Amino acid sequence: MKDEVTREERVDNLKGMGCSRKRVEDARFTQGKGNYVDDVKLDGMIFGDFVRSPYAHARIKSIDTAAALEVPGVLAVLTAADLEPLGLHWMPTLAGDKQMVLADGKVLFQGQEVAFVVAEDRYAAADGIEAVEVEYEELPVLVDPFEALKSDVVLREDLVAEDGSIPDGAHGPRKHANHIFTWEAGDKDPTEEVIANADIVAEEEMYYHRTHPCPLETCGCVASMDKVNGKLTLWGTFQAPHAIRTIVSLISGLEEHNIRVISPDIGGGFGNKVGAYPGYVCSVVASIVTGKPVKWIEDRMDNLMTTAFARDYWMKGKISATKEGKITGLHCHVTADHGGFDACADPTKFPAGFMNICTGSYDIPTAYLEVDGVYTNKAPGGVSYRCSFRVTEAVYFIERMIEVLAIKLDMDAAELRRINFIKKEQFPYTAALGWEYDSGDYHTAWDKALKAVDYEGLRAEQAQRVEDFKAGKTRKLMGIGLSFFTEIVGAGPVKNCDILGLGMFDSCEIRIHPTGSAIARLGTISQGQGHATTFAQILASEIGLPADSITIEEGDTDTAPYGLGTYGSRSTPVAGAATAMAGRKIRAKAQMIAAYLLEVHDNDVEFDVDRFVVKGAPEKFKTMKEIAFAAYNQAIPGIEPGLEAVSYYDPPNMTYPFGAYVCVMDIDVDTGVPEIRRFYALDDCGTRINPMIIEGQVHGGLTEALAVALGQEIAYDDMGNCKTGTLMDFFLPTAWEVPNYETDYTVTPSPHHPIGAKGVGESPHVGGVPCFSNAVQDAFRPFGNTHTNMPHDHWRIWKAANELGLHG
Ligand code: MCN
Ligand code: CUM
Repeated sequence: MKDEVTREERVDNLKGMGCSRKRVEDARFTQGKGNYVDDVKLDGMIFGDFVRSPYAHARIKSIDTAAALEVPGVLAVLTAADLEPLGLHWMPTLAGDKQMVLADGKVLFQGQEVAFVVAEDRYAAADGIEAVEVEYEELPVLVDPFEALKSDVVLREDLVAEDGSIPDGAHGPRKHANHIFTWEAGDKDPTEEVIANADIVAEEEMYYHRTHPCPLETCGCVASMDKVNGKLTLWGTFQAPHAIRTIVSLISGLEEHNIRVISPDIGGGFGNKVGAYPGYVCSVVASIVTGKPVKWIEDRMDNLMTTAFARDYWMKGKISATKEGKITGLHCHVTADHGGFDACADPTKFPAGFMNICTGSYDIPTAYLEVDGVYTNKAPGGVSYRCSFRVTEAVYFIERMIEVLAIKLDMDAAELRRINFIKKEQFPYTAALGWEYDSGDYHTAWDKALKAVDYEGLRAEQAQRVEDFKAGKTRKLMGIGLSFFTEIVGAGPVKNCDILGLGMFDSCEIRIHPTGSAIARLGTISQGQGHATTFAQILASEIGLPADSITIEEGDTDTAPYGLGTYGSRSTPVAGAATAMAGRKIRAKAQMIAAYLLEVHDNDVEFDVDRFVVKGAPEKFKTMKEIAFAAYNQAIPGIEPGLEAVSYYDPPNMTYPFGAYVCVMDIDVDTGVPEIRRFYALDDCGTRINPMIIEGQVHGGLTEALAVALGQEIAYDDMGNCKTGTLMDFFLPTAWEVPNYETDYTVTPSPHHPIGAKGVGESPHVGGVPCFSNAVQDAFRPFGNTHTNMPHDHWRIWKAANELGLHG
């Protein structure tokens, strides 16, 4: 057979790995054809909404629903008393705690769900909510975790025994009624000894404030119980649809095969949609009770004030070094504010997520970490917002400690990083707090970054600026923000990562159709990351069919293989690996078919781009398209018809992407306004599947980092009122605030991932926050600043300048 097409053209035709293939999902998103949860409209569908507590801590004396039930259109009002006989007034959280579905005797945070009003439409539900009468008795409010650990006020009365003793929690002994857990990693005594005897010790306390992912689409669901067939269908904003199915089965008693969970298009997740919310449980119950489909969709305030927050970590660090700047030890203590219920979405064994990656990118011989989780009168949740399970906190901590140490040593912070980086030849590297980093080449990345921004030149300019400022020639200071981060993504090996006992493997199932096109289904679910585009690219390169001929489907538990979903940048490391492995199974069978068709031994054919070729005779080949057809139309001795494969992949390790970021900022000391002049971001996520999508992920993550570092905050007053529950008060950056990002990369493949890819979705946020923050802090370094807390909004920057005496 004659082939007019060159090999290069055949490669291009696949649009496989490394190609900046345009996003296939954008056709529907840009034309208003997306299908989000609120687009799900079913015959006879009714609506549910919550009566929410105005108080942060109060006892519920009574709930009177009579007037609400008189409101036209209101069909039912559920309270904890209605759910109790079903055992559904409390639900398990992903962190091993339990959470009230509807207020059971008391409320623990402002906005807590008190009653669920079900009505014919949203408006009637809103009127019904107004008519429910709740009598509250206010209780003392605890919004400060340090106070909470000393207070006699017991927040979680359900977690104190009748004799007043404090039973163990899900993660061991508890020191106080408001204490949740203590989690330790590393060696305490040796670390303290090293620090006590060190030449140089730098200490700092820092608060990583509470914030919120604020996805464009809020959380919601539609529950539809088909009583005739006994089947429940649940559409919702779920980042882990299979896990939700299992949880619904366990708490409702419905058999799992009778539950179908569908995550349709999701308007951003960012971790906000990993956990289970009272709205899901109430919608399911309401649908079972009424026999009608029930929709619940949060409004913006509900979303900001009550669903999974992020951070709220009080971190205290000590770092020791020799006079030359070689780091010898690191000590970290965290007081973690979890709000009223511990509803963090962490793997079971990690109550503080992967905070024990806080030694960062540095070869630190001894380290110790201790985290105390605390209950307060704030919304529950935690571990969300492009964080890889607390890695944002860990990286912020170490990247601030490095800066603080550089000040103590009177040393350049870039140089301090360089002399402490884990060296290329040390990988795989086992860190003092236990993780085994798979691969890295930090020096190359750092040098490339510093060269790209002309680091020496910037420092010279900055020194001149300080002179000019002191001479009264300018009122603007210049900050150079540095950060070098190592991420840990791809949870994870089943041996150490599970959620509610479900091992964190992932999956891919492929069916090749006779004409040489295919469908692949995965256990993950895209929320904007472009999986339909990129997973087809992995397959195209693995099986030699064009990406354009491969449909990727996720998010329907009736059709997709079981998987643990999308968060922690785990899709590429885990489901991406499963995809490659399933592709290889297809290829192995295709090889046997090709050998049969070409009348040679299996070992005499080899794969080349889109075909199997007889070794040494390139003119003899069968394309994958031909092989696909043969799989369905030829009776091949010893081979079953069809061409399908499935892979459940349990990764041997996490992947450890890394990056080098530099931010150049000018700060007006009189207005506190920062201007980002330049932002350079080098990312290394191993083998790159789609450079354009990676760039998009980096732009998005950096913008969210800018938000968090420079103003975004979920703040409370002393009464526990959330002060930032609307977008008037909660800073969401727009094109106006966002700088032009310069992106760059190096490629250090993961040695254990089948295609060498590491995750990237969370990297820019993880590395970006300390970079923006360090830029602000660096501008004030020449005037004596060591640390100020985020968010660096205009007011706080102005105040920092004022405290340093720069206003005259
Ligand atoms: N990719 C690639 N080459 C690599 C690594 C990744 O081309 N070496 C591509 C992937 O194929 C995928 C995308 O980049 O299309 C992100 O992949 P990955 O890093 O594996 O992350 P996940 O797909 O698991 O996405 C989760 C991650 C998280 S945890 C948050 S939070 C976040 C993020 O993705 N939420 C997002 N990015 C988001 N982007 C959008 N638009 N919306 C969200 O809600
Ligand atoms: Cu931590 S936010 Mo993401 O893991 O969905």
